[in-house]
Amino acid sequence: MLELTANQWNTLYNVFSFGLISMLACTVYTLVSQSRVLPKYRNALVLSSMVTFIAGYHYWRIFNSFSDASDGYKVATTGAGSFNEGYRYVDWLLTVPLLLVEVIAVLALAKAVSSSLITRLVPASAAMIALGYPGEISADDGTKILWGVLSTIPFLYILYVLFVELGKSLERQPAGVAATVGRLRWLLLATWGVYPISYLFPLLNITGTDAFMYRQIGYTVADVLAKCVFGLTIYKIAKMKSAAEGMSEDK
Ligand code: RET
Repeated sequence: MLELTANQWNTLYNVFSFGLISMLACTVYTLVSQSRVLPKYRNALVLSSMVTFIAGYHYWRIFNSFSDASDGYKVATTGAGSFNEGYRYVDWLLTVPLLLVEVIAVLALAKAVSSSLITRLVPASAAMIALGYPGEISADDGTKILWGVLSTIPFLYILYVLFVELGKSLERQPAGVAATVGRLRWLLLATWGVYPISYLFPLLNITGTDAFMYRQIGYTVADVLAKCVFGLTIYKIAKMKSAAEGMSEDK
């Protein structure tokens, strides 16, 4: 049992609510914006809608799990009926591969290049999340380190593909688009970095109520940036490319 203060408990309740509605609002926005980009970029927007919809569902579950695991301001984090951190991993297992496909889709690269990137990025990202999970739920430091290191291998591979291999295709994108894709990659690096750092908390002996607060707030803010702000940036890129390819603003 973690004994939160009233302010801490209310903050988390509001943070989960913020995560939930951000995902839902973003889903609606990317869905209704479909016709504002050329058909070949619409799949990227569909992927963004899927990501935020899946995350919206999980935030709804996380929100309920938090309420159900609470007894007053006390939150059960172990045992039956405790707060379920697993929802986040199920969410990432689905959304992280989709986010990577979203980036590839908006670039509209040659078919062979796209499929080669996708067949490497999707399994690597699924492996990264699946390998992190046993460490996340273990209370043993050795187990956490082992799975954390294993999960970092595909993580570094993804960064290599995005920063080194994808860099080559960026040279062929229109000037404004290349700059926005460049910013998108930095947004990705900055937000994705939050997850392994939070994973390290228990290993650094940062535990208890404050650590629980930081983790939940950190994960939620990172999720909103990595899914919603990321999705809106994808939309911006799709619009810029559509305009560069002759689609007029008012059509
Ligand atoms: C884990 C385990 C420890 C090592 C590493 C990890 C990486 C997690 C990442 C998650 C990204 C999630 C996203 C979610 C939402 O959109 C699994 C914590 C490297 C990078 C982007």
